[in-house]
Amino acid sequence: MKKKASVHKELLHSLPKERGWRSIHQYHFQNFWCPSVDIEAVISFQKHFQARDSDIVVASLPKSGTTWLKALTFAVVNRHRFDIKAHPLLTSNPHHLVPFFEMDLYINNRVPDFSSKFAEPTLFGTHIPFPSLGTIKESNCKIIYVCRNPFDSFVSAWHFFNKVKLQSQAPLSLDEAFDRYCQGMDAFGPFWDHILGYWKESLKRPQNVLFLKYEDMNQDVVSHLKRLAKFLDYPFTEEEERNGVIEDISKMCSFETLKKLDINKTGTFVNNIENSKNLFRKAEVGDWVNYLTPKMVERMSKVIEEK
Ligand code: PAP
Repeated sequence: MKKKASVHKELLHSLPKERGWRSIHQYHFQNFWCPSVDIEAVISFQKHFQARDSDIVVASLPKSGTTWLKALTFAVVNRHRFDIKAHPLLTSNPHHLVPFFEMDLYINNRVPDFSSKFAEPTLFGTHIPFPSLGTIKESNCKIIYVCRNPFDSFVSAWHFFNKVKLQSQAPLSLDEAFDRYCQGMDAFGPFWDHILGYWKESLKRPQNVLFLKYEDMNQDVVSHLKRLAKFLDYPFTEEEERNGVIEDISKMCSFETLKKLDINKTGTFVNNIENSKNLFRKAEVGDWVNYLTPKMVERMSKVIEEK
């Protein structure tokens, strides 16, 4: 154990570091930024996780619609197991039903045993960039990626990280946070590398990687649920469509429903972060207009265009 800790320390010393978003520092590891606790978990995940072709992975950058996509995916895949009126999504936060590799399953040197308690297909969540996905990259498992307009993701992240930051840390001002974001020092970023990594893979292997956009889902969740179900080989039948199953799922997973649930008002998710304050803020498309100056918009637009 001691040896492991010193190896980890040595590795950290060799990596570029910056101020963290929810930790004192974050490190540039395998071409992305994350806190040391996540590095340890990513290494353990890469070493121990053996992907199965039946696995389903919900991937995203933080604050891009992860909670929503986890809920939708869980509801689609398990729709024959649970009654919509007594559904696990009404009593559990989506992050508990679809756990993160790096912030949950493999954190603190844990190595989960998937042989007994995890039914197939097993659903996982991750913010890890595609190139660092270990055995998943060589498997036939399905990955669903959700991408959100970086302007809104940034605003959402700024609110979130200032709420969950360490008490000893001063809050990041909007200007400071924006500058770091535009330089690609966002959590699990640079955001452009993260998005492009999954985007390119979705073009190369469309049967394995589905690339969705938060804004499109927001406009028409029903057609996206159909796409999602078809992609996962769980297509809705005509009878299900007639019976309103898709609408029922979209309603159960909506921001309005999830936000009002007791579990999401009082519970906590990874690292004891309170669900209510952090996961369900506004869920608006275009909320960034209330925060960013024209100069900021110009800067971020340039970054997006260039990348
Ligand atoms: P995470 O990275 O901490 O898991 P994530 O779920 O990816 O966060 O993103 C949170 C954003 O999704 C929040 O956006 P906002 O800050 O702009 O409000 C949150 O409100 C929004 N969100 C959460 N649940 C839903 C949902 N069911 N439908 C649509 N948006 C949602």
